[in-house]
Amino acid sequence: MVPTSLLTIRVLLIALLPTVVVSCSRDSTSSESRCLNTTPEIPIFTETVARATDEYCNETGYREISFGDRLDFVFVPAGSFVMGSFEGLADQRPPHEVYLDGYWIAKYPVTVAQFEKFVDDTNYITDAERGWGSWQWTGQQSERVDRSDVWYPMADGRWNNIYFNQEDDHPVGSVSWNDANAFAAWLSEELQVDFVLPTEAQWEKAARGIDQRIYPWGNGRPDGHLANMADSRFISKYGPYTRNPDPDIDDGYVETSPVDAFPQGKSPYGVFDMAGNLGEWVFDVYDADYYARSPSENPVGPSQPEGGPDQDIERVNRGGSWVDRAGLEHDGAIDPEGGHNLLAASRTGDEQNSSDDHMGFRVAIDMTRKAVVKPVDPDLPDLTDVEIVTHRINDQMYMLEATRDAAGNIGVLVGSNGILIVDDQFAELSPQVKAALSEISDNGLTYILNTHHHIDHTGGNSRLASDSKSTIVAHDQTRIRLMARGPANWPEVTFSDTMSIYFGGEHVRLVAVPGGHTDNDVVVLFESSNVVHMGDLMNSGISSFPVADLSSGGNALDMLDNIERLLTIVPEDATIIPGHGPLTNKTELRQLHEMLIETISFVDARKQAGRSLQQIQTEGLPVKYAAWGTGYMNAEGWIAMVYQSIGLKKAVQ
Ligand SMILES: [Ca+2]
Ligand SMILES: [Ca+2]
Ligand SMILES: [Zn+2]
Repeated sequence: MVPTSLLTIRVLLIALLPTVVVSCSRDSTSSESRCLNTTPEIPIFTETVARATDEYCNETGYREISFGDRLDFVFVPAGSFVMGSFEGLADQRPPHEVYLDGYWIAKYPVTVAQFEKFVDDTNYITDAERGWGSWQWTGQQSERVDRSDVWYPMADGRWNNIYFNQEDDHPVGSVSWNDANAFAAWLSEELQVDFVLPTEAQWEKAARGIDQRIYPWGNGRPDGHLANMADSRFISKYGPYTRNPDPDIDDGYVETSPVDAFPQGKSPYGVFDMAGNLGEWVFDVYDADYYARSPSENPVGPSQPEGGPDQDIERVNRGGSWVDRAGLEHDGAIDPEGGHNLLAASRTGDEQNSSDDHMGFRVAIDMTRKAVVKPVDPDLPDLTDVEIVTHRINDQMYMLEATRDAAGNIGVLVGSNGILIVDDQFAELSPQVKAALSEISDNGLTYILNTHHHIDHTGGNSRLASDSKSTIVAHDQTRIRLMARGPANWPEVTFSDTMSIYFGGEHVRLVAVPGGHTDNDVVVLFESSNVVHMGDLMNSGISSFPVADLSSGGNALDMLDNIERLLTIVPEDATIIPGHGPLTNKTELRQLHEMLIETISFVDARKQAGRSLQQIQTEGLPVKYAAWGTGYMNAEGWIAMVYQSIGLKKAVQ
């Protein structure tokens, strides 16, 4: 909330401003000719206007269209401007003339309410939730982390979990560049208009117009009515340990502000919040030397590199934020500290999958580009309509099974003060898993054990662990393999051979049996309940051949050795939770063992006789194994795994 005294000052200031005569009629037929720089009838203009719900001249006289609730777009007419600055850091030099075709840019950054609608519609999981967390400003006042830390990567930091209050009309933060593009792609689908992130050049022109001004509003320092920055309120909460906050300025906000809170700070085109509040992702790859070689027409930044969302690529962020300073000293000198200030020419770069509580975005519409859609994870099956079925084993143990065998089985042990689970399916299913657990017990999650690194068994690590502050336990090698997926997925407690956890009156024993399914296989024994979670060493009981994931250090021959060892460890009357499929028992474990012996020697004999893999697959396994080939892994696939496993073993010998 803005204090009343400040509001009064604002009203007075507005009253004192010279009257600008601009027609703001919402009658489009009569207003068109009265908007500034009447635009040519190009497709980007006419097609977009046709889809909008309203068209008018905005407060500064430029054309504006609206798609409803703060989804307003200002048309920036075609023409040249000077991009960059002599006064700023080297990455802003040389200033160079750039011609841009006309384009529409959002009047406001994307708000919390808008992003929430996107997530509600799509169940989208942000990069922060995928395990990368969000950097959050803690200052020196936070009780959440060590007082010496000012910036801190919060594992549970995400767009809807920022430690300060974020209202619906505040800009959404703690979103990555990937997330921003995903929003743009969704909005494009919703409104049938191609929304994109603005290019860096489009952003800068929209922010400072064609007169090389320092800030969107002109060349004067911010004064509390123009932008939300690190001001006296910021200092009183977070201390002066920041990038030189300004104690003379009171802008009314400690952290973020509504996107329309600073009308006096709008740009020459009437675009809001281009300085401060949240920094904004733009389309371009960040390259400090780009201005020296930028094309002079419609630059889109350095060439777009190949590679997935987690590839280490820096994208440009613009405009400064609530934790940043003015960048212009009282004596008029420009004192840049990278882009960590409100100067319209300042630039910073950040990894495209990283999120920050001071970084948001806005979208734009131009003729040439579509939103960059994040490649779909190839390991991710279709999870629509998947449900979680709970199977009771005894008073304190359960198995959670995903319908359509969409993800690995979860073993559940309920203790007096918490819950221990083995494996956690996909992050996309975490809400359903949480609901199933809450049906079983009110207790919170205490431990998450991983049987191996595969994403259908560990994908929920980030969301479940960060939501519940539970501890993830796994094999040393599981942690190493999960490093590629972001810190919130990483096990905090690891072991190499065996480990015991005493929980809920149970002796929970983890035994590493690596090398069969993957190089980090673990089975979990619940001694008093007489239950064993086998991970994917036993896949769907006897309705599917197992999987030896050779690319993850698995091998069919080692699987046979490991199953042989497990026959001595697993008690006779144990209930077995397989990696996938229904609850099973030691009789079926023996059948698995026999199948492994026979099919491996079957393939080995033929391989030694000089048959090719294809010949062996064509001949097929003995008919008694027909049922094994009806599940997840068929006979051809299993023959190939055995064939390759033998080859790998021979190569090692
Ligand atoms: Ca502020
Ligand atoms: Ca901003
Ligand atoms: Zn697996």
